[in-house]
Amino acid sequence: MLTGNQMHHFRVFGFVVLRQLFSSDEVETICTQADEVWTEGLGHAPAPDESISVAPFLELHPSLIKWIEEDRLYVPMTQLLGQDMIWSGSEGILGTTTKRTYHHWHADRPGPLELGYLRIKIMMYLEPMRKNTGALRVIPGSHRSPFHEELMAFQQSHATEAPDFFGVKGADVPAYPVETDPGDLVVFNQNLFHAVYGKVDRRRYLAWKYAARPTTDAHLSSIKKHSEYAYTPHEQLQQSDSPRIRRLIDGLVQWGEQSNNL
Ligand SMILES: O=C(O)CCC(=O)C(=O)O
Repeated sequence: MLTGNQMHHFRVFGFVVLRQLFSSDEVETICTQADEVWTEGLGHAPAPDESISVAPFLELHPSLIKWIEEDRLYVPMTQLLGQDMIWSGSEGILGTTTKRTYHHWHADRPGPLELGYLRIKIMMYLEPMRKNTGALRVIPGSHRSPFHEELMAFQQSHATEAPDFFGVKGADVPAYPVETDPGDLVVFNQNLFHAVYGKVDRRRYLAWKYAARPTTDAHLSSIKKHSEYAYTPHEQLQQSDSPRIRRLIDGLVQWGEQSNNL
């Protein structure tokens, strides 16, 4: 359960860190199970320099899937997104699929039209992350207008070969490095500008994504544009009789059809 201070932190800065939400035993078990999913995906045990990105991820393992609706994640998400929030998918990333040591400044849901619709991503890194070795960096408050719009030039340049961010290198942009140890969760608003610098080879993370229930055609179109996969929840979720899972996926398939006509 989030405290009032944590809720304020999330609302004002656009992120909150939940320290040691998982015990070391749980982290160890999650690592083993995650490695099983990556092994299955690759068809063999991952070599040290191999990378793979799997989405959806938690849905693929009979023991990982429970973390979607487990109290320690589910309850804070309902506090931020409402009891009628929806599921928006999961990811499991091993290594660095781009082969780049950086991921320049961007927001996952960028632009003024995206700001009114809250979507959240939760990251759990399975290795310790420090500022210069791949920790997620965030620009606190950049999920809010007009700061968000003032940073939109970053979005345009982030995919270019040698971008410059208001005349400085990406790694030198004023920001907060979210240093974590396994078991910590980083919860962030997907409108928030974030980046990573100094990725090292052995790097694994899991991501959970939840969103507020869409209430307008603009929300439906935005889901279609940025996360169309959310409209086809994994069959393990569709077959689930857990009330929480049923509520998380309620409406998704119909909205997917509706969004085709927008
Ligand atoms: O690689 C990471 O740690 C962060 C990836 C990222 O920026 C994203 O998922 O939007």
